[in-house]
This record gives sequence, structure tokens and C-alpha cells, in this order.
Amino acid sequence: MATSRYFGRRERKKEDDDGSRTDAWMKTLPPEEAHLEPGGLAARAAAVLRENDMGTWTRAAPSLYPHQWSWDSAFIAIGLAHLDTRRAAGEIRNLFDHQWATGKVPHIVFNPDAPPESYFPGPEHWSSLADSPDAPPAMTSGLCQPPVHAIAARRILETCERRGVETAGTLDFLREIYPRLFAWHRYLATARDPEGSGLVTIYHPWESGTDNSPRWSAALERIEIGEAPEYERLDLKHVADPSERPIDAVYDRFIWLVELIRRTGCDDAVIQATSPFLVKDVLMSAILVRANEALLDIAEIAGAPQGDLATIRAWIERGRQGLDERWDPELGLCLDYDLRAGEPLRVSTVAGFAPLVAGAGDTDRLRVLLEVLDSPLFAGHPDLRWPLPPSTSPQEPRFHPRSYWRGPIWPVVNWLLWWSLERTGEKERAARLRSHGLAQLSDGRFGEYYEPFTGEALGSRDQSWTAAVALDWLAGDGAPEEQ
Ligand code: 2M8
Repeated sequence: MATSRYFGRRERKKEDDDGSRTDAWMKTLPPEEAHLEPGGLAARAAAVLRENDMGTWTRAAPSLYPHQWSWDSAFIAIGLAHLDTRRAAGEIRNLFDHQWATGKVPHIVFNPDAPPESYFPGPEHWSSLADSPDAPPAMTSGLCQPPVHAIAARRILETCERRGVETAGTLDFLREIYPRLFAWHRYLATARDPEGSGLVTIYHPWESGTDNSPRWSAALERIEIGEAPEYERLDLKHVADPSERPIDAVYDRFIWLVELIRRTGCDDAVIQATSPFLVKDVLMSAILVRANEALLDIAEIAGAPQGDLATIRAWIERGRQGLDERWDPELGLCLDYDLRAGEPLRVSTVAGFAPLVAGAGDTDRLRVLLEVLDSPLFAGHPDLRWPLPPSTSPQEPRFHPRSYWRGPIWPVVNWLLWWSLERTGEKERAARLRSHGLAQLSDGRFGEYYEPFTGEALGSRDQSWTAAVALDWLAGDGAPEEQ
């Protein structure tokens, strides 16, 4: 197992042995009212990543999420690149070591050492997939998540270059990972888009990463739940306030969909023929467009055949066209499309900014999107603690300031919007978003999400991807970086 100066096994082992790792660590949490300066915040963010480091991968959070999550790992790699570029590459490599034969990158790679009572649905729930001819040898879930990985892989190189550290190892890593990234994107562009619409079909809200968002309410409410094994909500044991997590009626549907998917052995064609939940996800599709741009750069580094480059360019173009078709002029946002109902899902959520994430859209639409972003519908709401976009617009009937993806602010989403604004040339707006995003994180708690009006950290604390985006933002402030 690879060890590094900052993430060595020995150091973690020593803490494990004294049996009080978690308790000791919790004592170092700053008080709610703490305000850490950039240097202190960067040091604590690095400590969070070190604490959640499992050797070759990082758990998403200390107790609520004890496994490796797909898009979390991509963001984590972006943060790790400021500390240890080899470890950052290793984060992505470990995930792709569990890629399915179809090219799918699983949404969770299970930690075989995590106690069974730590997360539900855990590996035992997905164990029937072991018989699938496409499944990797180790236990993973059968779902996937937004493809941030190529963006992260390229950013490791960018971070190396900016820091002036040796790039040879990272270039080797990009050559090595390229075919796997290509297979992943091909899976999304084909198996997940048999219509060639340019938009990715998801089978479960968990695939969107914005699980409990009202984006999915209408599609979920249409589902009738059949015979399924009883289950216990383990997630509620990890949060102080159950209103921060999905309600039972939603969770029952999540578990029912998992049941249906695993009964098919995760066969894409069968799922698409039979599942009651099939949705074109605009945010995931937009991330895929940008990830394909990153893949083009990686393909050039890897000396990929011209045919690959042409294919990737075609995916980019098709993705942007698909998003164009999902524009809702009344809301000034892009909308997901429910394939089963044959209609768009009309809800104002942060996913509606998909064209901004995809980039290079129509300039009039970009102007409208920015107006909506700055308006009281999102970051311009007068009661916000910081002018940052809530996951669901406070003007939506299903908005809830504490409930998972129904209102709270997600630092990784802020990062994605900041990065997209930068790439679109909206530098001033991007700088404002970053500065408010850092102010939100200055309590040093690295919440999974934040209450928009009070600024309280909610969900899990010491969430890895939150610490990772803080590190990436802080690097722009000249925060000290490690080799
Ligand atoms: C949340 O999702 C998991 C299921 O995948 C859960 O609620 O149990 C989401 O916020 C998702 O986007 C994230 O990747 C995951 C781990 O942070 O947690």
C-alpha cells in the first residue's frame, strides 16, 4: 500500500491503537462561532482529509459515509492535489479500479471493514450483483454519479503546474487513466443515452447526487411501491435532527428503486424497459460536457487516436444541443425531463444552472441565467446569511432550509458554479462567490451542507469534499501548500 508523508498508514494506525481517534478528533472541532483565518482554515481542511484518509481512498465523512463515493472522490482529488499530487491521483485510480465492464464507475465502492450497522444500503444489500458478468470483483453499488473525474484528473495537472511541482508522475497518471475515463464517458453517452439526445438518463435520484431534491418529487410520487424487504434507516442515527434527512415516504421509494435495479442485475436495457423512474438529468449532462472538454485535453496528452478526439467532440456538441432543448424560458432555467411521464420536471433548483456549468451556451440565455442566479430566487434572496445559491429556490413550495438538497447550501455546488463562472469569463462574479463560499466555511466545521439563513453547518461534519473545495479555494489566497 502506498504511503505518503502526509497520509501515512503509520500515523493513522497510531491513533487507531489508542482507541480514541474519533473522540480526540472531535475535541479539536472549533466552536460554532469560530472564525478561522485562511492559514488556520487550510490547516484544518488538510487535517480533515488526513483523518478521513483510508490509505488509497478517502471516506466521504467520518461516520455517516464510511465508504468511497464516486463524485466525492473527484472533488477530494482536487483538494488533495494541493497536499500530495500522487495521493490525489491515487484517489481517482482506486475508484476506477472498481469500474464495471460496461464502463460504469460505481457510485459507491464499499469499505469491507466498515461495520454493517454504519451505512444502509451497504454491501450486503447489493451483494446479488456479484453474479453480474459486468461487476468488478470487489463490492460496489450498481448506480453511478456525476462524472466530475476527468475534470479532477486534469485539475491535478493544473495544480501541479501552478505550484511548480514535478509533473512527470501526473502526466503518467493521465496516460494511464485516459482509456478508463473514455470508457466511462462512452458508457454515459451510449448505454445512458440510447436516444442520442445528448442527455444522461438516471435510474435513481442517488445517481444525480442531489438525492432528496424536489427535482425528483413528481417522478417519485408516481411510483407504486411493491413487495420489498423491511429495512432500518441507519442514516438517522448519524444526524442530530431528522429533518436534515429525507422523509420516510421518499426513502421508501429510494429503497424500492434499488430493489428493482438490483433485481435486473443492473442490466441497462432491462432497467430502461421496465423501471418506473427514468429521468434525463440536466446537471449530470452538463458536468459530462465539461468533463468531455477535460477528456479532450487528457486524450491529447495520452496521444489518443484521432477517432477518439472526434468522438469526444461529437459528445460535447450533442450534450450542449440536448441542454438547449431543455431550456425553460419562463423560469430562465434548464429543466430535467421525466421520460416516463413525457414531461419536464418544473422546479427551480440549482441544477437549472446546467447551461452555465456546460459553458459556451447562447449569450442571451447566459445573461438570463446570471440574472436568475443573482435574484431573490437564489443568491439574491434578502434573508440569506451569505449570498450563495440555496440548493432549491426559497420560493419553491417544497423548499426546506434544513432538509437534504431541499434548500441548504452545498459548498461543492458553489465550487462547481465558481469554476464554471471562471471558465465563462465571469471573473468578478466568480471571485465574489468564492469569497462568500470561504466565509461560509470559516467556522472550520466543514459541514456537508449549510442552513442558508443562519449559516449553521448541517448533516455530517468534517465532510471530505467540503474540506477539499476549501483547500482549492484557499490556494488562490496563497495558503501554504505541502509537497
Ligand atoms: C449523499 O448521498 C448518499 C447516497 O449516495 C446518501 O444520502 O446516503 C449525497 O449528498 C451525494 O451527492 C453524496 O455523494 C453522498 C456522500 O457525500 O451523500
